[in-house]
Amino acid sequence: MDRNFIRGLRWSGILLIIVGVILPFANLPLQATVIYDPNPPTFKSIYPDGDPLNPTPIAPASSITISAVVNDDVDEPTDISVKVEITYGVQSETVILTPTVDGSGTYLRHEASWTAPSSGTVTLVFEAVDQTGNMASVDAYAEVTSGNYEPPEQEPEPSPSPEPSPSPLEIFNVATVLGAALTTASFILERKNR
Ligand SMILES: [Ca+2]
Repeated sequence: MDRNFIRGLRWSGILLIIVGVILPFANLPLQATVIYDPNPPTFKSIYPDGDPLNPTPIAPASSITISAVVNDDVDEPTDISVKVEITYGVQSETVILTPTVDGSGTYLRHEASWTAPSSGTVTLVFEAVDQTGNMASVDAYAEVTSGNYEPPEQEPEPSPSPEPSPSPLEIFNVATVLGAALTTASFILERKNR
């Protein structure tokens, strides 16, 4: 057999082993992922959360914390945009909720403080948009009453641990095994040739 062929075979084997060893540590464009996200975010909880028949009681002209806990199948909760369209009487306004995290960086909720009107009912339309642009919305109702209002529920919910990203270990294994096989094969071929 051609000596150059065997030499080539061995070098390609060694090259493959090197690739297999380096690959897991390299930040390769190979790891670029195409984000496929057909699903809108989900509201886990909101405040106020009343319905038309049972609106959440809020104190007149008081500062309340509007909040929403959201999650998404692809995006981190902190990467989801959340806003609330608030309507009362003839007035309406948009309040942007910002994500908050605890001391260890775990997502708690989106929130913003807002001053309630002095009377009347309040309609809130929560909107959450993920990074792909999928939108979810949920309606809530509040009523300004002088007394008997519940404090907001602020139970921090543990966010689901992120799914482990696929490691390049498989490529590493394949490349290393292939490389080793090729190198061994070329050595055997050369020995046979002698
Ligand atoms: Ca999504």
